[in-house]
Amino acid sequence: SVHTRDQVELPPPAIDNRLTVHPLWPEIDRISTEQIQAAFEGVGGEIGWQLFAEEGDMRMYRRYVETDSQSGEMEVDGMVTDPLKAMHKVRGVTAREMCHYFFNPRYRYEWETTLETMTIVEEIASDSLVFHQTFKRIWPASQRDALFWSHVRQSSENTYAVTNHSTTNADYPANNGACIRLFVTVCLACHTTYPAGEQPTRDNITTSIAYCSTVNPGGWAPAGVLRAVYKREYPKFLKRFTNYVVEQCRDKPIAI
Ligand code: 16C
Repeated sequence: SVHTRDQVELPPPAIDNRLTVHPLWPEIDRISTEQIQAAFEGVGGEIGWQLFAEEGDMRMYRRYVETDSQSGEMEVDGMVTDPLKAMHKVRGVTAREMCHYFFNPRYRYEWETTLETMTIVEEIASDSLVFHQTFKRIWPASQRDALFWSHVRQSSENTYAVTNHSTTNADYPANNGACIRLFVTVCLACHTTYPAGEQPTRDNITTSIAYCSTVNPGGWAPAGVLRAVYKREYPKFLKRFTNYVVEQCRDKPIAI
């Protein structure tokens, strides 16, 4: 089917049947369910999470685990793997619209600034894709790539989420060229509210966003450089992405 940029498929309200017969379905369903549940668990004021960025309604926390007696920061085999959790509130766009722009590859280069290349490896269903991505190199570390499935679903009323999780594919072997394969688990979970008894409009809707990310660099990278990069890049990503969606939706009919 042919679509223009303004008449694209939004995330479906029910799981696509083609996904449920795919070999990855049990894993996609289990990890998505776990990630969505964890995304909506609060962090504010709770021990184990440390606020590292705050701007307007946006708050970013990293998990703080006593694995290193000096810093308390989280390292696996000497690699920084600090889990990240961000909360944000955006007015004028719906959870479904947020997830549409995050999931759909046609928009990715417009908001994702860390990307070098993106390839669709497999189209599992309308709600599930497998991607290979290469990222900009962080000096002095080697360039990284990632291979992950991406799944969008409605999880409850006015609630949509995208989960991305690393996978393998024989046609895209890890660590066989210039890149080191990194491992990622990401969840963008969004919930829209509007005043009881009113119809949703661009003027009365608010979408709460929870973005969770755990990235294992997959091989050596200097911890100091890595932490400096993520402290700069995660806030930049969330601000840029949410502003992008607001701009895209401004003159379009609302998709709840
Ligand atoms: O979730 C995001 N994007 C999705 C669609 O692309 C998808 C991507 C996940 C990959 C996240 C890992 C990104 C690693 C980038 C490394 C290169 C950064 C270059 C910086 C510019 C000079 O779920 C939004 C992702 C926002 C990413 C923020 C950057 C996080 C850096 C974390 C450190 C990674 C270790 C790299 C080892 C050298």
